[in-house]
Amino acid sequence: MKITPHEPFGADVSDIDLRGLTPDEAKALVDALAEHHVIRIRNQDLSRAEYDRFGRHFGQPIDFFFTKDLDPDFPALITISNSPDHDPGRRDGASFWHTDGSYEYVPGAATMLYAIEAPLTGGETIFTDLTAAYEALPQSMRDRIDGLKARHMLVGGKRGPDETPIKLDPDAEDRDGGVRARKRAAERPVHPLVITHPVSGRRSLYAVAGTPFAIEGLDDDEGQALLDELKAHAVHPRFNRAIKAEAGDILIWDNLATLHRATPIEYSAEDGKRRRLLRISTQGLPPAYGDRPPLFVAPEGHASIKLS
Ligand SMILES: O=C(O)CCC(=O)C(=O)O
Ligand SMILES: [Fe+2]
Repeated sequence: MKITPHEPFGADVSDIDLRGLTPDEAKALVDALAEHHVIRIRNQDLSRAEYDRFGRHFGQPIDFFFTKDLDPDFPALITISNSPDHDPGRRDGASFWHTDGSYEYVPGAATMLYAIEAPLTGGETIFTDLTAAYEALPQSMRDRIDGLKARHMLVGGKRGPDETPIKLDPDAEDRDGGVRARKRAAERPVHPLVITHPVSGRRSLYAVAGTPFAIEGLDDDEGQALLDELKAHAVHPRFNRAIKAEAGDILIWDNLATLHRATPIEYSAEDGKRRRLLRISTQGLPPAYGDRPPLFVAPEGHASIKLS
């Protein structure tokens, strides 16, 4: 296995066939993700079963809140596609800064996209490094946010591709047969603004865009102003890197140390334009570090939130 770091962060992994992955190699990949925040494993040829098994090295696959379009044999695998007949929410609807699953009591740990088809141009995912962003904060700001917690909501910070807020009616029937609306109306988990990574031990900003809408103990305006300031700092281009999953690549990111966004793409099923990926998102600790204390613990009755 060869690991080639990118600047300013991220790494490519080559010379490995995940079908024959050993426990030591799996741990090396988990360590590489914690160190580099985003890894792109090149040239793989996996069945759905093999990919599902691989994903479990990075945590427990998330029991996703919507039930539509899930593969009954592999419900953790979600298809993202720019085909005009694909569900609009799973084309390029993630083209705004966010962290996966931060609207959950136990949020996303790693997310991976296995590219089945990639367009000739476009289709990058853009990441920002929240560890570097935290380390670049002035000490006064670090002191201010230490111990503060943000309140999150599904699409609480939903944005358009230009990051302008999109106001959504919490009671509206919407995609996924209203499941999103009900979930949005029901759940408001609280997460720290700064977390210590369970594998790397490094401190990072956490989920400062996408779902936070208030800060515990601050009034609405002050909380929103602080969130806006932290987001503007964190998504500055100096902390960004765009990475494309080419066909055969598995692109994996650490939701505890990055924000990301899709790039808007033409909806097309033509040759050279198709983008199709299989997504798995996990929660909790990678099994190789399963003896460490969990970072997030769901309150009683909220362990897995699946509304159907
Ligand atoms: O399509 C992409 O590049 C990223 C989509 C995304 O945000 C996700 O799968 O969590
Ligand atoms: Fe995402």
